[in-house]
Amino acid sequence: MALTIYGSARSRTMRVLWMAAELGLDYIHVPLGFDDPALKESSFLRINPLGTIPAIVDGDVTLSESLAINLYLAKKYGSDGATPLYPSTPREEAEVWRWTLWVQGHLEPWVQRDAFMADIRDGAGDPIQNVLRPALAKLDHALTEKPWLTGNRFNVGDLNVAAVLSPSRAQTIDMGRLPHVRAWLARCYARPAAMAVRQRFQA
Ligand SMILES: N[C@@H](CCC(=O)N[C@@H](CS)C(=O)NCC(=O)O)C(=O)O
Repeated sequence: MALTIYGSARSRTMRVLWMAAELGLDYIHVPLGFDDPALKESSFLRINPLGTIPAIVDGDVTLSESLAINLYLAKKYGSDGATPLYPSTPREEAEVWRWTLWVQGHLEPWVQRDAFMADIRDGAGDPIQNVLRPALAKLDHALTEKPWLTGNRFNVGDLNVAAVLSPSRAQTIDMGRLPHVRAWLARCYARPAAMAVRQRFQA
């Protein structure tokens, strides 16, 4: 089945369109805008429970998050050839992940000047809650039908997200309306390795 890319080129989808062009991929483009009501309808939420663009469907794979999509496309379609777009050694792969996580975590929130920045500028509401609440609601939604983020097994994705929401951080967050996040965090931190390491380092 063909690759389908959802999202207008005037959004973060441009990154994915760029990667698809680098890889010479054929695809169907569904140019939904960031404010298109279709993003919050069930047919799109089945593709991306976060209700954001970009998102892709590639055969039986559905994926959102622009940079994750690019890592996936590069790994699947760009690992071979004279000029591979995906690294071939664990060391180089780790470097790619490092830069990707760094740009998303440390640079993008400030470059993007998104709603969070506008809230701070305008002094509107509580800017932290305004960002945290919908983001955690999306995480809660993503955990409604499965015990772990990617399915029936704990993996590095759960570890990375749960580590950001460590008990010391999470205690300052109102989790009242996040039953699935609460239960999932409890499962993550009840893992023998998590308990052992927290006990060992008193964290
Ligand atoms: N971190 C995500 C951000 C996705 C995102 O926020 N996309 C915007 C458009 S660029 C969107 O869909 N906004 C609509 C919404 O948040 O409801 C990514 O890199 O894909």
